[in-house]
Amino acid sequence: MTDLNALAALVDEAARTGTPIAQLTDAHPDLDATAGYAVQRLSIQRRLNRGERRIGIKMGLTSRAKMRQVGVEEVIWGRLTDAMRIGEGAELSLAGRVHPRVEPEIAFLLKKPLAGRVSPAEALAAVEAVAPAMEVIDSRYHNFKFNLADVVADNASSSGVVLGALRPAGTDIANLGMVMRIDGQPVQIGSSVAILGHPLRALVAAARLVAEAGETLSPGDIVLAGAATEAVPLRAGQHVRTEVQALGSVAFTVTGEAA
Ligand code: OOG
Ligand code: MG
Repeated sequence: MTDLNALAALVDEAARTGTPIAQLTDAHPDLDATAGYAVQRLSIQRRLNRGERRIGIKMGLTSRAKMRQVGVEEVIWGRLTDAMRIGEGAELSLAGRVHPRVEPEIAFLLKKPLAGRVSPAEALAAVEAVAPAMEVIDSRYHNFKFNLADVVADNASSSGVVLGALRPAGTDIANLGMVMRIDGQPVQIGSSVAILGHPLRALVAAARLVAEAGETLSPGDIVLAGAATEAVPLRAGQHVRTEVQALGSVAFTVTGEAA
């Protein structure tokens, strides 16, 4: 039997030290998504034991562009902790990261619990606010290469999250232009419609998937809807800014060197 605790310690140490590891499925070809989520839960528990606090979840691979970029065709989710938070307009250090990338996102802030099978209207009724956001992802696997079980075990590559100013929950987010710029140059251009046809569907999927794992989304939780475009590698010195039509912009500056 595979020792899921040992695998959790492995991915946790890789993330903590910024040291890349072999795909778990190299040594454990039978590892499936269910086992991957068990490894994720155990590895995040190690962070919570070190004093980190859960702040919400992230959805991943909710757009065709993202699925194509990483070669995994399944919507996934991961857990966010306060240690991943980047202040709006603040500096992000590459230190302790392996090969970080950035991607444009939309975030929901919840005001009510949400779990199980819900309609888009029910999901919207649980939303306190929406915000433009960016996620920094950083696969702990060599060359950013993984399959479904690997990436799920690695907490869906989560590494950092930055939110812009909160907007009213009633803002129409169905089809908003999204432009991500590095040092002023557009590096990704897309639309929120790329996120499952409507970002609210990512929240619907989030409610279903956390319930399958025996969990629930809580008031105060952040839920990232998943990137609308491919992710872009980060380098020290870059200024990264994403503008989302009707929601405004969000930015950070990159310092330091990756591990
Ligand atoms: C997996 C995480 C995907 C997104 O927004 O689609 C993700 C990865 O790309 O490494 O965060
Ligand atoms: Mg993402």
